[in-house]
Amino acid sequence: MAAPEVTHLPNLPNDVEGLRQSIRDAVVRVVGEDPRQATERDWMEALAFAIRERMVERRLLTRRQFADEDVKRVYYLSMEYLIGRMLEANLRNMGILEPARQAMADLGVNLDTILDLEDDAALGNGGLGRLAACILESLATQGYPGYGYGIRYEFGMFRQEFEPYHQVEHPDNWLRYGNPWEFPRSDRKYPIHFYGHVVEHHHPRGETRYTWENGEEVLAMAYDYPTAGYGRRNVNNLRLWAAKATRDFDLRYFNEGDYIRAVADKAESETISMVLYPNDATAIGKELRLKQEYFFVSASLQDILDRHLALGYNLDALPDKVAIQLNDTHPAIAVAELMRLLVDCHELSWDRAWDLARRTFAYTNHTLMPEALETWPVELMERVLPRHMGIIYQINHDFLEQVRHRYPGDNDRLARLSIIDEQNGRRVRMAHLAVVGSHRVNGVAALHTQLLQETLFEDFYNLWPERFVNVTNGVTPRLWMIQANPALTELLGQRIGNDWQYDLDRLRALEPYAHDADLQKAFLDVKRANKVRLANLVRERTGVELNPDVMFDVQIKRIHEYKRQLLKLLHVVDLYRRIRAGEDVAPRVVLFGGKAAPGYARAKGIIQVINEVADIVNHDPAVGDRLKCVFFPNYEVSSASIIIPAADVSEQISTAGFEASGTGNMKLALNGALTIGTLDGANIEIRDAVGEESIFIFGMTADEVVEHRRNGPNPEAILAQQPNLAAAVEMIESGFFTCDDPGTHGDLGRYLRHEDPFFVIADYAAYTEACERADTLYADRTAWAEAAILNVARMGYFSIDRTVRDYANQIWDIIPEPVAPSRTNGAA
Ligand code: Z16
Repeated sequence: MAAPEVTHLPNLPNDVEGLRQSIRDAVVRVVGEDPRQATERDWMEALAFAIRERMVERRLLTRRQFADEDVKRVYYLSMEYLIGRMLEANLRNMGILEPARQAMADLGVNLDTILDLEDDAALGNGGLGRLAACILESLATQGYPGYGYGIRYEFGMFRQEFEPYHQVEHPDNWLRYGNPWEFPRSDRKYPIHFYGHVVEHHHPRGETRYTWENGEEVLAMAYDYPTAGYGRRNVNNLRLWAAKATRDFDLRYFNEGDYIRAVADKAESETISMVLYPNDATAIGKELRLKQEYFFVSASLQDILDRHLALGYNLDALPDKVAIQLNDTHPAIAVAELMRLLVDCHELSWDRAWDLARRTFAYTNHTLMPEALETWPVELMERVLPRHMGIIYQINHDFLEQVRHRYPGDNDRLARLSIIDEQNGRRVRMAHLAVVGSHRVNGVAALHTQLLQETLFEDFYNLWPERFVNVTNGVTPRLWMIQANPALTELLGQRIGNDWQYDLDRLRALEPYAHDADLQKAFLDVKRANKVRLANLVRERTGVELNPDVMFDVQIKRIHEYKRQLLKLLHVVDLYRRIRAGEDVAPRVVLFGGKAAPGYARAKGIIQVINEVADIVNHDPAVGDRLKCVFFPNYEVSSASIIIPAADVSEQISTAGFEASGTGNMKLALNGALTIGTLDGANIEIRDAVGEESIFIFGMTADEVVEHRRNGPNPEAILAQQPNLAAAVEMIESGFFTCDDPGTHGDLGRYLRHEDPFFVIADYAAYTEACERADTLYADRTAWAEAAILNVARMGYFSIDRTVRDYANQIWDIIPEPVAPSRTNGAA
């Protein structure tokens, strides 16, 4: 029993006076600067330290309570966390935003200026990484014992610049000023093994044992990021791993006298956590990527097992005390790694270990796109992770036995289901490994889950229908409403109170007031103010002047052929041509934002042509305010929170059947933008929620897309029928907009006429018709305001809190454990 003073946790005051004291002290004690000379960045750092010491108190309280109450924990394994800025979010979720604002003002510093100095933590590409960040925030907010594991990339998502039209990538050196939010844990290091070979040890009685010998080792060191819940004391943890060279490197080379080689090798072994691969919907076949995946998975599983055993639990209790969620196939090697740890290191029998592993893991699929599905050449897996290759063979052998028993003689089915693809030079199908090794598999929207069952995982669904569930994505209203849209938050508070901040379904209380003229006016005023805020940012970043009284039509997301930025661009060119021809078209501002994977030439070409069209359109005096086109550079979480509240129209126009869910669609609709969208991903559920009056649906359905492809699409024939569309394509390919490399626009014309793989041409007429429906409604300010208010009122379902409850109930079997106010740590 430790003495009381040893178990004591500090209890720092959260009032203005207490915060001011902490911040002033931190400038000297942590930043090391004289308050008389401290810069804004020094004050930012001091403020961050004052918050983090308060966060860690609650983190420890939370951890104590979870240990005392024997809770089941969930671990979210994700290669990506797209967090954005942390200062404001931490202040808000800790409940000290306003006192901190006052404390800073007392110290002569404007909080908003400080907030703007922070770099985004952009450790993710797009939807998948942002979803992971929303899920962690919701786990803490709802009091679930949920922890994130990932990689502490030295360089996150690249910074995008246009020079002047095409995308140029710059390194994202987000840690250059250090990072006040992380707790480096030099005592938490795990060895991670690569290469080498496997030695079999035959035992006369009992199973053959295996050891993994020689090869290389690198250490995974933990960096902890406390994650605070909103309106609760719970603080959870995100643990990110960084690669550190082992001392072995020193011994091996320094002793041989090759000092430079030794240092170079140390550095090279630390490249594992150096950089995020900037690809979203394509698999990366690089050895370093496989090493990243295994690196963070092995460290996380070693850590999970250590904690499980340290808490006094038996390995047989693993599925009762631990749930592990695989965020896409990126961490799917976890299935083999847990088997290795249980069988080789903890000496469990194969069958016992397999039963535990399967009941512990669950897998979320985020895409049906074949090029995004990870497969690793057997030869590569054998070289980098020889023991895992053996384990995968064993898993596959046992699995295919089961299939043979169920479907005798059906060799085609066996080949289709096998974890090893024998067709394409022998590859390990990571999605199959994830499905076989999990007790639940989920898609991220109703349509996506249905398509998973009917196409990608059809054979698995027939085998194990009970494994498949849907968990529709969601977004956190703390960031995407309360933080991003303070003006609407304030208005909602005046009209329906603040209950919706804790239960987003309560937004429905707004419904009866949708036709209230005062509310409509206030709502439109809020939207206009948000548009002015965005126009100021756009002027600052691009020099383009936007008229806030014109419709803001927004498409913000990664650049992809299937997301069809070209469909929106054709519309812009069409409008531009008609304006020049003297036609009267409804005015609009079209704003694009998003990054292209550096190796995705077509996506980069799309960015370039949009920038070129924008340049011509925005400088044409004949156009004026009737049309503006902006490509917002370096779209990231912090700019999203300015753009989204300012949008009138949300473009969700992917070819049906290709967008697994989308989450930008939810953020925009929640902020009162009306959606123009296809029946794809979660758009379908958004339509069901908001009603036909508040959404503009158009285009082929997923079934019709399949049918259309089967019939042999003929874009040229469609062009011949549609003079406006044909004229737009001709205008592009004529070189009218060419500012840079001649030839690229001709190539784009050929692409649309002869390839058009995502049916931009086939959906164009329906699309422009939907845009015109939006224009007509927009012109009727009362009708628009009513539809937009109803849209907000009916978006409660898309709260990430509902998503997380669905995971907790259908998959993880965990319950909330709100941290109770204690006598000594009771301050809210
Ligand atoms: C990603 O962001 C997504 C899928 C994927 O395979 C890889 C990445 Cl990095 C996206 C989906 O495209 C999107 O529809 C979905 O909303 C999002 O994941 C979150 O589920």
